[in-house]
Amino acid sequence: MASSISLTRYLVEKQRQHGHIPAQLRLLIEVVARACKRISISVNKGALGDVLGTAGSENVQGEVQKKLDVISNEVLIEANEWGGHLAAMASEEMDSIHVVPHRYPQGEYLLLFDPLDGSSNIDVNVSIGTIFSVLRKVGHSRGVSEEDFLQPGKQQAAAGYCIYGPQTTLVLTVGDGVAMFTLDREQGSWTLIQEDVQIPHDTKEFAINMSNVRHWAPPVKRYIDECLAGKEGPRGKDFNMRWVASMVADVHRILTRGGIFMYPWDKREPDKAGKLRLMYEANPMAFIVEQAGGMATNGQQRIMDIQPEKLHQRVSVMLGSKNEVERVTGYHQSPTA
Ligand code: AHM
Ligand code: MG
Repeated sequence: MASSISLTRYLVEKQRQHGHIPAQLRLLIEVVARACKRISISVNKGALGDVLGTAGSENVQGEVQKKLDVISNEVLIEANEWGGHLAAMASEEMDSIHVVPHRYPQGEYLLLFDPLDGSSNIDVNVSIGTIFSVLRKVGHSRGVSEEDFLQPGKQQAAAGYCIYGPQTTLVLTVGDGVAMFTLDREQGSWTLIQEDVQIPHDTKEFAINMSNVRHWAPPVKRYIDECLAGKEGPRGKDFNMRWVASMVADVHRILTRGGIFMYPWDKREPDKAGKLRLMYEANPMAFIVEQAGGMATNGQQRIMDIQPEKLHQRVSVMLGSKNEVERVTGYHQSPTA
């Protein structure tokens, strides 16, 4: 039987016990969760709600936007701009930051999001999600600029994602472990299903897009070759492979039963650090994974230590079960070891 602890009660009790969820942050998390509820309704309607297919526009990275990318972005902006908890927002789907309009009070937080991750899965009815990251606006200047957002991931005040799958589940960290809440559609509320989520340190499952094998750097190729060699190879065990092509779904599986997820740099676009975005995808997922006892690097360093230089910066990503991420990171750091 699931508990009957709602998201609101969870946040209130955390605040009471540890005092680290200020009122503005609690409001922010509740508003994001409410927006995710609305996105989930649109995702569920699919063709019946006329929300599938492309929007006929491109985002700042030159990717074709789906209708649901645009709808989800609008839902998150509308829900968050009036509450007085935010100074500004940044989104994977917007060229520049969205400063809270003057008619509303300005709060002390900055919200970043990938409104609908796994866009290629929208029309084929496979799990997709919303990823978000929360930073504090440092300094007391009145204005907000892009520079205010350029903080390393270790400074995040909270992060989470909502997965729209067979169940709609919100996964959250405020820097004090990871909790999961499933949307109870009859009640319309988020109900706590798991607290103190832990990723096993060892795994026999990896997630990577194998079609890019010929483009990988040698350390990634070595790591995957060794996994594929199975029992007879240097790892002495057989590995299984999964690739959903929705980071939220791959990370959710890893939080549930362990595994390693990799979207490494590759030679297709050598000048780009990777495919995934540091601020909207890698940092929030790294925060969640570390809070669940896992590890997240770009092959060379901890993702959350990277000092961002621009908002839409890309990054190579390796995250999940600690011992596996440590191994593949070691192959990058000392290729001959
Ligand atoms: P998106 O934010 O445009 O949906 O792109 C990010 C997604 C990740 O969710 C997923 O891991 C990756 O892109 C899949 O990429 P690929 O299609 O190259 O395998
Ligand atoms: Mg994405």
